[in-house]
Amino acid sequence: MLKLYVGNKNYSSWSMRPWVAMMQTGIAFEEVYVRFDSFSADSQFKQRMNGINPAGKVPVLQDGDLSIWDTLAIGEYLAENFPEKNLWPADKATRARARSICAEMHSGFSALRSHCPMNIEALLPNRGALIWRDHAGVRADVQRIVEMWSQLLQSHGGPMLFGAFTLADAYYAPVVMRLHSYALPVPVLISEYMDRVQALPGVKAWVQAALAEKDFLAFEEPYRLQP
Ligand SMILES: N[C@@H](CCC(=O)N[C@@H](CS)C(=O)NCC(=O)O)C(=O)O
Repeated sequence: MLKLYVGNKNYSSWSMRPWVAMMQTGIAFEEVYVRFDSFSADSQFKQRMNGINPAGKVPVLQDGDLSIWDTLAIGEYLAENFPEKNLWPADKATRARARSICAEMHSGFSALRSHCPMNIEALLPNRGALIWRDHAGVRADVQRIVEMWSQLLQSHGGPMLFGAFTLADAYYAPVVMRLHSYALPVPVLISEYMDRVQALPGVKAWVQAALAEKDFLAFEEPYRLQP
């Protein structure tokens, strides 16, 4: 059976992506949870990941002796192995577009990622309002996301970015959680898409497990003393 190594569900946005994709499309896997004690070289996390991923990060997908790390590679491996799950859009040009926005997420949106780290359990509207006021980079990232999602939802007719659920929705699910936690301002078309993403069984299952963790990690949220 496939094994998926993931970190704390409250915080690990990268782990969330393949986990949601597999849960949502019914790909069976065994979850291996590796707690974030810290990311220092001598942390239990790094020791646990030693020999599993040379980059020392989660998520990692293991298929027998084969370890696949980094979410784009995991997504491609799943799409190749489970073509019947339609993880990418069927049409070649549309598929290229879906890959483009996943790659854009992978290498971009650094202001949103650094100022609004994923924290599923938290509702931080006041913090979000200050970030929105003070960080033009966050406003620019959100503007680009709004433009991207609006264009896709309008051209494919929803309910997901490319019509039916694809890896692109799994890829942006942590962004949905960030926009929600920090209550960043978005148009109705976007908030309705966010509601639909949060209602997906795969996303609901992740959020439920994140809420059940109750594992406050001060190094993950230096802006709070307690939950
Ligand atoms: N580009 C990687 C990023 C993976 C990543 O940064 N994972 C975080 C957890 S969300 C991690 O393991 N961090 C440990 C570290 O930075 O040392 C991917 O797509 O999987």
